[in-house]
Amino acid sequence: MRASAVISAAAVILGGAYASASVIEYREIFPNATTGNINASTAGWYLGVGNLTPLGSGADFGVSNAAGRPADAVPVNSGPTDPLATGFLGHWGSKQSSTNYLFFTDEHQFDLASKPLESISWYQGNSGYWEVHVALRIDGDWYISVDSFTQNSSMGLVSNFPTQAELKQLNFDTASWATMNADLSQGSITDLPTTGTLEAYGLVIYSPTTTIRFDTFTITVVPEPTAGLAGLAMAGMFVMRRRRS
Ligand SMILES: [Ca+2]
Repeated sequence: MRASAVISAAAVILGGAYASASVIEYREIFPNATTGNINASTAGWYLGVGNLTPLGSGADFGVSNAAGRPADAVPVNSGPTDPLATGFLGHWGSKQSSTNYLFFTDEHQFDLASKPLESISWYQGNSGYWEVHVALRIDGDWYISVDSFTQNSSMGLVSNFPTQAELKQLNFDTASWATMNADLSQGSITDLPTTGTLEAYGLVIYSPTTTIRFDTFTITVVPEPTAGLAGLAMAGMFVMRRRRS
């Protein structure tokens, strides 16, 4: 191959990878192969009730063994590698009045400079119309999305989740952000950092009164060019120099 052809091929690969590579960096499907509910912490998730103290288990929340949505999602960088897709995360007990609930995980942390965030999506089947916000912890500080998501239709029956849970998605190119207060409410409007380590993430539910349910929590990123592709470009430059010598 002529040196110029090698350079061109490398440029095409680099250009293509940079422009279009949306990658699923994390997906939690909340698998539960048992005959009952299991602890949220078994899936690597925790609950904060009105504050950031992480609860891993409790009588009124956990991973349900009922069918989630969709039935065939593949886990990515999440908890146990149980291949069964049955299950979703929920809180079905009585609620403290006017209290915000934060479900979150810190099981897969990554660098934001090399993996810029693109979107976070999930399926939601709440039996009420409370605001649901995305929450992120970056280098020790929590942020909450100003954008919120509510049910289009309240979902009462757990058996309706596989067909009636609603897909919600936050896109980072249009989202706006605020600091998060200690009681899980919205603080001051701020820019979301684009560098640092994404340490934890999840959903804040504002003052729910009955059942919370969600499934298939997914984060997509648009990675910077990898070392392998940069190496291919370097190889092309090497061929060019050798031909000239
Ligand atoms: Ca699931």
